[in-house]
Amino acid sequence: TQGQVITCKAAVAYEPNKPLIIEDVQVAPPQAGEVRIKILFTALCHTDAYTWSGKDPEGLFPCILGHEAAGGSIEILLNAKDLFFVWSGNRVVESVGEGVTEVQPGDHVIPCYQAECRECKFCKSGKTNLCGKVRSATGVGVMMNDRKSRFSVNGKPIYHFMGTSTFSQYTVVHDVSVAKIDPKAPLEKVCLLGCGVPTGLGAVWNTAKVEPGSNVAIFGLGTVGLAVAEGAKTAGATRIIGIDIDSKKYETAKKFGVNEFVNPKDHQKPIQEVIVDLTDGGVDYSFECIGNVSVMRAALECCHKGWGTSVIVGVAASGQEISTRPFQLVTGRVWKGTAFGGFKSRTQVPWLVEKYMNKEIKVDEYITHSMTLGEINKAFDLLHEGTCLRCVLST
Ligand code: NAD
Ligand code: AHE
Ligand code: ZN
Repeated sequence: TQGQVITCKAAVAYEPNKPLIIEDVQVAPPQAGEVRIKILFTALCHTDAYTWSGKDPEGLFPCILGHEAAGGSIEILLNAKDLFFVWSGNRVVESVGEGVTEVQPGDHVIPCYQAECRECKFCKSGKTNLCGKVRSATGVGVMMNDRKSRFSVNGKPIYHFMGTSTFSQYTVVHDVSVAKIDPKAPLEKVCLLGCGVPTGLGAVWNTAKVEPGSNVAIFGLGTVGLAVAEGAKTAGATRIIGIDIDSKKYETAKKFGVNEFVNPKDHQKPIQEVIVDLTDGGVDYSFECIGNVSVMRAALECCHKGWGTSVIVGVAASGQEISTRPFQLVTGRVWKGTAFGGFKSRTQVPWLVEKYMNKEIKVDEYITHSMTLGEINKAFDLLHEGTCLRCVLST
């Protein structure tokens, strides 16, 4: 298939909120600096649902969504028993374009929506994990080389999404957006290391840099909030207060380190006041893991005067703005945000995979459902129900 157009199945979003359609999509071969990947497993993240809803200013239609995935050959990967199967020739990295040196056909990879070129001003700053090399293309659904898409249906182009487009059996990504991982890692699990879990862990470890003995408040106990809890626990936080409007979330959250729970609906007072009262003046660190701008304000205002830091993790829709009294910042509270938890993707995703393999971080525990790509609309319905954390689709 190298150098040839591949026709495969993909879930195409033709219009905001209209059911995704499983189509035969043509995937062009990779050009210079690009990699064509066979996606084997992809999970759904709330950011996919957000863009699909039409509220993302960067959302373009028709497109192929999806950004939390892994590629690999089931035959050689899953379990020891699968090793007896004949190598089918399926490859994670299907082919590479000219000038691509770091990945080879057959490598097992995780596509990274946050690229890492190691050459741009951002990458060299030592101050951020953001990368500038391909961002101008990934934000408008095309590839950097020719500002065109590699996907089409009967000759009509379909936009890429976040530089990843993983709701497809094959995708083309920039080489700076591919993390090569341990081939022994189970791809149906480590696909989660493409977004939600690293985001929560990194928000604590890299962005907030939570110290042992800290008090932490987490607003929203979905996958991202639970990963924040896990990060806070491993960082040695003492009180880990989970806040969610769904009280059923506490039971699961305990397993990730949450040791106190508050449902804002059980209180008359604004939630920030409730947390300030509970914690002798406020928490050391808070995290907003919902994407709700009024909760972002509450998360800042429940921080301790003089030093409390609040990290925005949730993604809010186009047109939404945050506000607070500047006095909150004058009196020492700090407002921050994080993308992919501040992790340098190509360098640190393989490291996170190793941590998972060494049982130092959870991944399996976030997977509540498994389905096929053909069931993707059902999977999105589930995502909006309180019982689903991550649903992994096999392609
Ligand atoms: P999720 O929907 O599973 O979790 C959100 C939780 O918030 C739910 O448990 C819900 O009950 C709770 N909630 C809703 N409204 C609430 C309120 N007013 N007060 C308290 N709790 C409330 O979502 P997720 O997958 O965990 O993602 C969370 C957010 O993080 C999303 O906005 C997603 O787009 C964003 N995200 C950001 C990054 C990043 O790099 N910054 C990465 C991944 C996801
Ligand atoms: N197009 C969106 C951007 C949303 C956003 O902030 N995305 C996060 C990742 S969410 C993953 O689930 C991110 O990494 N942002 C940094 C970047 O470079 O996009 C909007 O709202 O405009
Ligand atoms: Zn995501």
